[in-house]
Amino acid sequence: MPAISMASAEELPGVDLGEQFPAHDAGTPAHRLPAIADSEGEGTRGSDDGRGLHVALVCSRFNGHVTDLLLAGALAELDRRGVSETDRTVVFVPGAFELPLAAMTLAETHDFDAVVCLGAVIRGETSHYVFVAGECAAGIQRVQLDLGLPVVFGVLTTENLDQALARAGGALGNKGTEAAATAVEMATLLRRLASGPLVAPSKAAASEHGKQRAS
Ligand code: INI
Repeated sequence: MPAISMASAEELPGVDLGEQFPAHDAGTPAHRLPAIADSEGEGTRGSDDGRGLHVALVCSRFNGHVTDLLLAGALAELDRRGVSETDRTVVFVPGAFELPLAAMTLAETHDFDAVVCLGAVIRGETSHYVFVAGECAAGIQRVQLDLGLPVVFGVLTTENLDQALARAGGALGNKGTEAAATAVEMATLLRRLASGPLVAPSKAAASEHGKQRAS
């Protein structure tokens, strides 16, 4: 997992995380902030429950011996999270460069809660790799932001085949599995955000604190 850079508690005005989440290790900000993410009842993050979600998967056939593994990982993760087989659509494209267009076309149907893009861009002898990987990533992000739908970047960009296989069900996990998990979390988060005003844990706690002082 890549390291996540987080704001320190001191950078979040009005938030006393140590007081609100005393059960968590208050030693470092990095240990304290995930406590917010764990308080799902307050609507601060998505859930891991994919039941009822409709998910499209776009898989590149280039480096197919790798992308097959990514797809298997993604489908297994959707199984684990309760996304029904009948609520999934899988389409294939020639290469990673084609992923954004297929993702956009699927997103524009409004039939899906998330689109998962799967591909493997492996460095070759020329700079072709750079253009394919860069345009693929930029295109996927563009579709996601333009259409307001989670479009997940489950695309490996590696120096060689061994690095790709290590991340396609090998020693370093499976990028397809991660992508499917991200799709469920983001789709459920967006549903929560769209369903009404949020009560952030910090505000809920502050308001409770205020009530106690007034009584
Ligand atoms: N497509 C990939 O998915 N992975 C690669 O590693 C790759 N390389 O290195 O060339 C690749 N190229 C094909 C590209 O995605 C398009 O299909 C092609 O250029 C036609 O538009």
